[in-house]
Amino acid sequence: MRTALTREVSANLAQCELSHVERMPIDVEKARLQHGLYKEALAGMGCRIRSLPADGDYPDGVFVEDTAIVFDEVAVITRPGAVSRRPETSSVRDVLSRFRETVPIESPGTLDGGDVLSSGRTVLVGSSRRTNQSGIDQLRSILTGHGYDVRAVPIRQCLHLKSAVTSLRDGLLLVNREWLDSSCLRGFDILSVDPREPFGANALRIGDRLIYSDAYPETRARMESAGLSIVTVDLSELAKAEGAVTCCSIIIDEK
Ligand code: CIR
Repeated sequence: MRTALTREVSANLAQCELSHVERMPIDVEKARLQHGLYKEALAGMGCRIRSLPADGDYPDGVFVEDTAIVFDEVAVITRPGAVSRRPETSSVRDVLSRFRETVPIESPGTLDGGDVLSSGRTVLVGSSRRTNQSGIDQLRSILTGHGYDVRAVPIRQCLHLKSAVTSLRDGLLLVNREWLDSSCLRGFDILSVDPREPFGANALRIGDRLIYSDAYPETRARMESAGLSIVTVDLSELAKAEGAVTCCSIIIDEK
């Protein structure tokens, strides 16, 4: 059984942090409808949905991915790089502590879950404006004892590592090579995004299926040609807040 932890969309979503997109008006009701369909897609893939209430004080709370990273052995509670987002972690920790031992990233470390991509025993960590060296070092020391190889991957021109690369199936990554040095991805096969769709490298893998934005049809065609099973969702309002499919859930595989 899998649980998908989500958080409802804040009425203050329009006051979100933004780094690489222009601020545009956001229709919160539409964002909520789209988020509801995203949860239905997760449920359709067999996830039990556990959704935290929106907290109006935290505009970016819907992007729960950034607050914790769940491994089989431990849940790492992050210390987000954006100061405004640090209070989001406590309610997530309270839920995750029912599933796993929780271990926090501590000051001066910063780490956003959007910068962490696990594939088997390899953990790629974006070195970004949100995730610093201390955060990476703390994650490595938490995970090394559990047999993980933690590799830092510098990224450029994008928010998080998972803006630039996500996992499609074991050994295969979806990548925007403009935003990272793909030599850091040694050992993996790479499927590149269509150059007209630079934001298209974010896919959410649930077992052997994928949830993917309907905004990137050319890249989706490449994925389908590779034999991948894809369910598309419209997250256009959350994309205005710089969110994408992985950002809106934390997937917990029950042991
Ligand atoms: C932020 O800048 O923190 C939010 N507006 C967007 C976070 C997206 N999260 C993610 O990619 N993991």
